[in-house]
Amino acid sequence: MGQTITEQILADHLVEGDLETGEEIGIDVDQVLTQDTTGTMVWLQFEALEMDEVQTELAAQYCDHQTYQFDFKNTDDHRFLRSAAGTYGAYYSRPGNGICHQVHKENFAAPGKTLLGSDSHTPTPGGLGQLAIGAGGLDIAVAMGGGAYYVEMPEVVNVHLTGELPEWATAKDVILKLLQDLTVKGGVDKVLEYTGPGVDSLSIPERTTITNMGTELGATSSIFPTDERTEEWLEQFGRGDEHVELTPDDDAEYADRIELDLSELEPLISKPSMPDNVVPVSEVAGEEVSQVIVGSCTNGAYEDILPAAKMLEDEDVNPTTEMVVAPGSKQASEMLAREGWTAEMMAAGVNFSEATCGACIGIGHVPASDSVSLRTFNRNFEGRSGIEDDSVFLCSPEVAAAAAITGEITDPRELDLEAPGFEMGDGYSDGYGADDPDIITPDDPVDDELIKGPNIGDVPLKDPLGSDVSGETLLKMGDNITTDHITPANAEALKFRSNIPEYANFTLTRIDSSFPDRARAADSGVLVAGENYGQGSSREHAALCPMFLGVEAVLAQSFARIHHANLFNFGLVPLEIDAETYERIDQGDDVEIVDDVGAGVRAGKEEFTIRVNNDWEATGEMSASEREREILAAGGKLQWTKQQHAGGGSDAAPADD
Ligand code: MIC
Ligand code: SF4
Repeated sequence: MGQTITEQILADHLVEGDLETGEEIGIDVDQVLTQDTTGTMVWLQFEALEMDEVQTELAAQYCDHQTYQFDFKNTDDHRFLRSAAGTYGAYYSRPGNGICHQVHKENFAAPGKTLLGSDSHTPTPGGLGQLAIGAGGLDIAVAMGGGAYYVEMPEVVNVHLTGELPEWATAKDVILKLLQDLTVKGGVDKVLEYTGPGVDSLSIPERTTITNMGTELGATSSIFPTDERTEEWLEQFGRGDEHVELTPDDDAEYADRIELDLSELEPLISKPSMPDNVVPVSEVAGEEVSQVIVGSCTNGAYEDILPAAKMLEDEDVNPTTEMVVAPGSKQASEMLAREGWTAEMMAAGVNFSEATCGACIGIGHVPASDSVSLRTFNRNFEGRSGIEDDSVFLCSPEVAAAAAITGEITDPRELDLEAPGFEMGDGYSDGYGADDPDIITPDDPVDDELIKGPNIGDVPLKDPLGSDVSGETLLKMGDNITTDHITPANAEALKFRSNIPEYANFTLTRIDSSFPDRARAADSGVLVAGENYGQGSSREHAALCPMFLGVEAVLAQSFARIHHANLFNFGLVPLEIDAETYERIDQGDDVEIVDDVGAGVRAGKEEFTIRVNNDWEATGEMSASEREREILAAGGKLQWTKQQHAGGGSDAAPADD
């Protein structure tokens, strides 16, 4: 039987298991990426694992999330990251050089290679045929040490594209349409593989907008075949020799097929406060808009910003509205400037941000209270913009620019403007990519030892899993709880990403401000949640901080993929419960997982009895591979990996092997 592109790449990298859907496989990782707010833990873990050199072909450390450095703690984190990159052999991208996904795509992403990143939007370079997966920081640290990455073999689903995008419809509308149809859970444990005649019509930046936001479907990854467009694009960056042909075999079999006729798309918009809350723009037209932001890792390429710039050529930003452009990379900023578009946009009333995540996680450009913000970003989870009662819509740069011009949500087809279309930049060959002074190479590092400021702490460890797992239900939550709810990423909280005792004080406070105090007082406890618990980001802090506060287990109707893995990595027991059990358990109830839990986990037990208030019982299911069980039993992946080294295991090869 023939193979899909995903299967071809996985087969090339397979070190353990078989490519059977649902089975755990181990793959070799070619490249890793990490960023400032997950990277500090990655390197602290790398240090704790006693590694002394990066073992992957390439590792890249970006500083992109908190580049305004509001606090010396952020700047200390950046200095630490530069020192870690220099000490262990990674590329280092300076603060302000751009968002990891955009800069990685420009500089390092390569078709046919595997990439593992401690950021959930790592799948972005799937648009040029790289199999890229987001994971928790500890998985990155282990992979950097030469260990395999273990993941459940996903279902490979074919998204078959036909037709061409009509005027004013964009790549963003492709992914918004999929979100509308499949929801934020629709891609869990799946790779979406795009094929069909419609692929040809999409440029690389358009493809990467789609693969970037596949994350919002919960997908493990998203990938496109490669073609002349991929090759040309790599050539523009002086990397044409990295091109490889990737197409599915003629007789490749997919688990499912989704048909999407591009010619039927129209401008779409995601309403507050979930990315799958998608409607045609015309349905919400007329709503007043106070703020418009174009950019981010989804739509921050030069080519993404250009249509908005063209639309503003003879127009001004409406006096009632503020418009900000936040480019995805410094290279995009530089190209806009060199081509004269920055000046044009500034003259039209646009304000420019440095190339940073910033506003996407509420760092800068926080919307006014009771106001609408229209963004070309990928997430609009409630409160993520920095204000709790926010009203954030997600859309294409064209729809964003239309709103900036009129001051209200506007279907751009209603404007008396020529459709800007999508045009590739031709400025790259002028040297924007090569010899970038903002990327420090491992061959020429600035530092050769770790520099830790006073805020940089240690990695907390948990004891091996014992027999008793019990405690009070500290919090009962609903469906689709995001990692932004669990451990927020706003300016106040982000300065503590490398200081867990302090960061833990923010745990779940967006749902219940008394949570950290109650958890500390209770000594041990459990969390209860509905469907898709832990969706959104890859941040392992969403497992680490509850663990630090004494949470022992999470009972949820279902889990998001990365968070589920992070719970094992930090020794928390994740159990799936049914709707009836969920309904019956109340906050404050005493929960006990019956019998010797540690022994049960080690023995491969799948169903655990949960006793509530010593009164009634239900079943919780553990879905885990043997390796995950061992990790959980050891108290977490760091301890387990160290044991493996001591015992000569192979999960992470010590650097001096
Ligand atoms: C996000 O978009 O939520 C983030 C901030 O990029 C996170 C990473 C983090 O929490 O540092 C992600 O997507 O993984
Ligand atoms: Fe940064 Fe936002 Fe992209 Fe996350 S989603 S990497 S915060 S721009």
